[in-house]
Amino acid sequence: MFEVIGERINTSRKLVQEAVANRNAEYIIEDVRQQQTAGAAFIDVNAGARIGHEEDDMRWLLDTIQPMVDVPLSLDSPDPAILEMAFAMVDKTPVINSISLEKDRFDAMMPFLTGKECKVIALCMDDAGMPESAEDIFKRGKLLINELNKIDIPTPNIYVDPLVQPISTDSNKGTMVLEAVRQIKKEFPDVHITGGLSNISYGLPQRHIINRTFVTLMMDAGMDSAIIDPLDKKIMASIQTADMLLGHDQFCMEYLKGVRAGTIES
Ligand code: THG
Repeated sequence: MFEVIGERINTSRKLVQEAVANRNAEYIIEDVRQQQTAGAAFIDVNAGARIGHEEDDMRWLLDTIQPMVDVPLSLDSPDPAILEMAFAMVDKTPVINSISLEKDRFDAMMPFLTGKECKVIALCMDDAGMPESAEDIFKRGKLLINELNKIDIPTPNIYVDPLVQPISTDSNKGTMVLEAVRQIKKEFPDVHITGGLSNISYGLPQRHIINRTFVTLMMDAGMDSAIIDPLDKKIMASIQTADMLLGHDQFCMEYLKGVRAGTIES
């Protein structure tokens, strides 16, 4: 089944930033509880937005969340020192979000990941910037999988993030990533594909309809995870329905459960 990485615990969100600044544990705990109830398979934790406070904020967030959370966490930082501290604080195998092919980041992350039992999100970014073609995405994804395999991170523990870009700037940005995901899944059937989706709709009105239509197309191409807001009922219903239509829901059990629970309606 599709794995939702709940994106809400991120200090770039105004209310979360306030709660973190005020050390309001209740707010954070309630938010995580709601994301779990809504079906998040992982809870992403990103403390990057308060400059100079990332380490303290991340430690406080994990102190707050770790005792109550039932699902593993996605530790979202570019800084291996912060990830090292965070990794030591969790008790379920986390997702490390993320590594990329940008030289400084790659060189800092590889020693951190070596010998760790974890899952890893691998961004198809390098020093040349965002990918410009399906081939770019494929090559970068393949390189990341091969390098992570070399340090004994098995392919099923790797989540490739192809990096979705705004369709408002170039009408081919949708098909570019869809094609790349198909290629990656053909060569590496056991790898996961994840990522944020909302970049696709940047610069356009009524963004949610674009995001939730795009996720169903991405699922047909092989996306099996995404970093989204699990409290967005419409995108969650689209994902659950698409999972059924793609044959991932034996006897339509999960779909029927969703209808009975009131989370899926026409
Ligand atoms: N790939 C990977 N990790 C990621 C991203 C990605 N981590 C961060 C980000 N992208 C995904 N997380 C969020 C979290 C919150 C929001 C968006 C993405 C969010 N944004 C509101 C908005 O844009 O309107 C902010 C509004 C507010 O202040 O509340 O909520 O792509 N691997």
